[in-house]
Amino acid sequence: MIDPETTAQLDDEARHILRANDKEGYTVPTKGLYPFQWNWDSALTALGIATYDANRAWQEIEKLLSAQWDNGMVPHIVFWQHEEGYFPGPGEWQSGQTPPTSGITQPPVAATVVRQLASSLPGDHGARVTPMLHALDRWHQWFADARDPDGRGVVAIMHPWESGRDNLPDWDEPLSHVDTSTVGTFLRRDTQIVNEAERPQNHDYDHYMALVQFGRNCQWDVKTIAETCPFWVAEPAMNAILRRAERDLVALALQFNLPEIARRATARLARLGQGFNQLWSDDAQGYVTLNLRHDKKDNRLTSGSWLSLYGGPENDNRAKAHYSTLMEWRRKISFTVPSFDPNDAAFDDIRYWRGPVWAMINWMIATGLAEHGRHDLAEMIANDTAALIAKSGFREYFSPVTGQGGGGKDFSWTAAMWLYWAS
Ligand code: 2M8
Repeated sequence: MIDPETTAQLDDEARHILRANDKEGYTVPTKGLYPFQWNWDSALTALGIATYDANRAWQEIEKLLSAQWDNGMVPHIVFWQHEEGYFPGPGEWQSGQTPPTSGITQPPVAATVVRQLASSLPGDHGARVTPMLHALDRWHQWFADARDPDGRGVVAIMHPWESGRDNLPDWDEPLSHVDTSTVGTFLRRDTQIVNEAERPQNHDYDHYMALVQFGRNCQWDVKTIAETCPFWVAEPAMNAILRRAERDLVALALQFNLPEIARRATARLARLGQGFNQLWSDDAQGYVTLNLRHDKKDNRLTSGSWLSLYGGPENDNRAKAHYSTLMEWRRKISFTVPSFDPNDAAFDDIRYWRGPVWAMINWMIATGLAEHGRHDLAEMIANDTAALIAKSGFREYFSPVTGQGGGGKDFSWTAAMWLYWAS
């Protein structure tokens, strides 16, 4: 447990970070490394802002949704202002949008955040929330149409960045089918700002850029992408987060008297509920990544596997399997939840998404655990998160082995999760 004095200091620091990262209407994930608006960062950060400024929290979501494409996609980065320090910038993406954006999306946590805000903030939110629900409905429909055109009940990602878990070992095999021979040379900016050992490697970036090139060459046409993108993968985190978001959208649509949206979201939710089972692995006793292009499962567990509880509902036998594996991981390391199986050879406790703990993933996992009655495990994860922040500050992520912080400093979603949940 953290003592009250330290808690109060961390509260102040967290609010200070969120205010310092505020660009008037949106919040950057961290200065320097990520100088624009990122999709799921912004939505999760709104939860923290809501603890001291309700109006500003709503603005965060409104600003993000204002960059929605005509086809319904809400992009993963919005380049609201010119800034040289990030690669790849608007010139690489060539999305043709105003404001310039990337050409892909990110995990759709926004509906879940809107539901949390609408239920926790005082007042009648109808006028503010209704346009958001229309936008969220269009975005979720885009997922169904563009990323699951065959209607099999799982949505695909076309780029590791779309998952938000950039260099997860799960992508290594699917990326091996991506031709990088036309990528050429480029200058990474991230490794000028943070230690190389904490970032994806150059060969990862070659593959990331090959996929950006692919999208750009087909002008981000969703049909071409679904039919021919060499990276086409279904993974449990994206699918669980979308399931959760659809459930929250149904609840919001009923609350705010939008029956058509409730009907569409209910139908999409049913499809996703059935499809999720395709990601189950008997070998791993958990949900795993499925390479849809090559019909090949990766039988390794990741922090995304536990999100089935958040996407839920989960059946009893599978839930029990999750609890026992989670505790087995916990005995192996010092802080939950590592982003990748600590027993696997590819585990790396400090290299970004190949092992480190992320506060906002912890919040989602803990939420799912609590909803399935495992308040003890939810509390363990909250306590671990608080201990990491108290030990290493508001870093982008943390080593599950040493508790050392990694990546960017003064990070918005870590500060937000502290204020909203872990403190
Ligand atoms: C990381 O991803 C960006 C690309 O989107 C990058 O490394 O340049 C990921 O951790 C992602 O989940 C996150 O949204 C983003 C900003 O925090 O950084």
